[in-house]
Amino acid sequence: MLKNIHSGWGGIKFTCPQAVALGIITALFCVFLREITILTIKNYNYHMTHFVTSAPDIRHLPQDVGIEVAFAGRSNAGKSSALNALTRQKSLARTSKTPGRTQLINLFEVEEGIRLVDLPGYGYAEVPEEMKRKWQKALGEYLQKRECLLGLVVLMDIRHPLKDLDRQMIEWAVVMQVPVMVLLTKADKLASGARKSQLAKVRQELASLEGDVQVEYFSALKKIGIDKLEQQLNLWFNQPAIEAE
Ligand SMILES: Nc1nc2c(ncn2[C@@H]2O[C@H](COP(=O)(O)OP(=O)(O)OP(=O)(O)O)[C@@H](O)[C@H]2O)c(=O)[nH]1
Ligand SMILES: [Mg+2]
Repeated sequence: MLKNIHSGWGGIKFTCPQAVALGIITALFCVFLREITILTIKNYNYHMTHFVTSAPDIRHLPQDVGIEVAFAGRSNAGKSSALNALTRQKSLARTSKTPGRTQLINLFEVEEGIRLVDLPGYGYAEVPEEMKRKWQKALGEYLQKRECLLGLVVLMDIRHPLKDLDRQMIEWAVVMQVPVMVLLTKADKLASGARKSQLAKVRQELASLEGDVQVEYFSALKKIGIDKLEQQLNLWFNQPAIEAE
């Protein structure tokens, strides 16, 4: 019986209702698989996150083992605020109205070997040239050489997304096969309609990259999107960790 179904599979012609039913069943099965994956993976307690160290460059970071997910974006995009919202801590990562506040690579540990990284913001014009050069070098080195970097969260102000450096960062990650979650930050600054249309626009623009890139909106202030961020981090942190050689 089973053999018959298999051998006849290529020749089966579906009527329209059958095709619709098959489509629905397949979609339901995919949703079911995703839910099962989410239910069976370990969920991390992000509120337990604590500060480990600040480093001017990768030579000053702890050993390149475990799993790191880094938060990158332009100065003032809301990286530190997003980390604080995720970890439910007011001042784990330092935030500021003055762009360029985070000038070092700041490492936080969720639990042993599981780390979140607050990277220096890029693209802030007012920073002295020498300092800018130093940050960019440290940032570039971290992104290219850190083997335990298994996920990248790129944050962009929802009102000014996809500036040149943001695109470069995302394109680089796609080339290096590092999966990306783009967060459109400060979503509270836009009304619901404008928020959705910005989201659709950015999704459409990034679809052409054909990489592992997803886009969501986020507000640290109004606590929007934290659940989606947590879900994605849990998936990344459930991958096999990089081990010492
Ligand atoms: N309205 C609103 N403001 C936000 C939100 N997130 C961050 N901000 C504000 O944006 C400013 C910059 O936030 P930070 O989290 O320090 O930004 P950053 O990306 O870490 O900046 P650098 O460290 O300079 O790279 C601060 O004044 C925050 O209060 C948000 O969700 N909504
Ligand atoms: Mg910061």
